[in-house]
Amino acid sequence: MAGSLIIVSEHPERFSRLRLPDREIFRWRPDGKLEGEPHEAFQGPLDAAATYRGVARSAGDDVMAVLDLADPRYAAAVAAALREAKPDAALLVVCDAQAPVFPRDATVRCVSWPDLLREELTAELRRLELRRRVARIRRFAAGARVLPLLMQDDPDPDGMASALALRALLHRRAADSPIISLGAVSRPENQRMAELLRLQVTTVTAEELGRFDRVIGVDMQPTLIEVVPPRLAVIDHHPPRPGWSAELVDIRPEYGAVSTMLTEYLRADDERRIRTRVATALLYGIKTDTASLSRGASAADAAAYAFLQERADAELLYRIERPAYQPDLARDLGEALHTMAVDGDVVAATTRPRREEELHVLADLADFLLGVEGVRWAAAAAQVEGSLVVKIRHTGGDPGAGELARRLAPTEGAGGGHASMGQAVLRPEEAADLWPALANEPARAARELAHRMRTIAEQLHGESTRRGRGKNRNAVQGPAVEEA
Ligand SMILES: [Mn+2]
Repeated sequence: MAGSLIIVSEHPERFSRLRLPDREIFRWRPDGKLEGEPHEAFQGPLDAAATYRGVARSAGDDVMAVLDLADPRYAAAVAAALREAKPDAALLVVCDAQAPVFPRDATVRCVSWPDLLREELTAELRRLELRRRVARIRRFAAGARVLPLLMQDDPDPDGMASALALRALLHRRAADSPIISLGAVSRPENQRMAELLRLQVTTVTAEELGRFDRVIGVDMQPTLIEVVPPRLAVIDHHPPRPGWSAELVDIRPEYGAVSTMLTEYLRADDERRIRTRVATALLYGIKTDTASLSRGASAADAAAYAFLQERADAELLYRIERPAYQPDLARDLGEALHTMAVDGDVVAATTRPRREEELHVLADLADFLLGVEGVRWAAAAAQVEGSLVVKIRHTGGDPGAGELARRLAPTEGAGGGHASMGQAVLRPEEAADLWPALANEPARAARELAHRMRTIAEQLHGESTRRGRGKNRNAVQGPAVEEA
């Protein structure tokens, strides 16, 4: 239910254009008249309860009042009169002097105009400062026929979203502001983002980069780049590193994502112009860099996140964040779960032979298996183009999944990973007990695998207990295979 606001001011014109979305406004006027304003007027002596009785009746239950009066004693008398007519009205008294005459009452608040304006003023100044930064970036870009936006070597969602947003901020098209990198987008989920957002990343050589006249680096600092274009701007959130300089630098290490910086630029410039595609990209950029605001996020990141969430395409974001399963592949997951074998705190499942690009099915399966009650180790295995691939998950701590993967794969270098995730790749002859069963008796293969893993896990546990709580237990020894 909408509430009401009673305004009593010696300068009624201060409030003449005030609109509040959820409150009807009753404003005192010496003559009781308003002209063309969306308020109700009332009149009468300010310190008489009778002045407020009519208003109190039509104002409903939820009544607040603003008293803007120079003399605190008079304000106290006005407050008393208003309270007599409406005993539970909450009062905001705008008063420059200390006002000891007010009772200690949680529903009476005294505040001076400067205090009241501080937040507004701070916000306005901040917006102005952001506009100054935007103007500086535009000056840098002005006149450039081609202005590439440079990201780090393996571009991530924050970099890609920031580049896309920067292009929008500069009102440039893809042709005259290509999004470039010295490397290529390697992670499948990042490729999916680029594809779904129709965002093209162009790989350039160091030589090609050096031939541009000016470049803007986003989400990176050009520490390792040998030939930097003569004119350089850098917008980043990594801690400042030595060894480079640029004509224009905006680095804010306290920010969780450069996407937040770009969101602020775009909002200060003209927030109505922020398109769904850009908002979706920026939201995903903040999400990935801050693990959905759970890691290294500032108040600015949270504000940008909330703002973008209302403007992003939720369905598109869902598709970017989650792999698209072909129906057959989803059915395979169900079949794989049927093979599931539990051995102590180890669980394993196998699935039919997979192609290299379907490896994410094994990862998803292993992730799911780790959720089985009482389980600390999970494995999902399949024949993948002539090898046995085992994705391993561990609830955490050392010895971890990477170590178990190394023991599982007899060949050096074919197993590895982190404490919680690992992968082992075995040649058919190294998996002699599993290999034939994988095709014909997948449930038996799962049982064999679970048993083998349990044996290794127990060995590892025994060794680590004997070693005691040794030093540097998180270190990964030996060659490691990157988790796909
Ligand atoms: Mn970043």
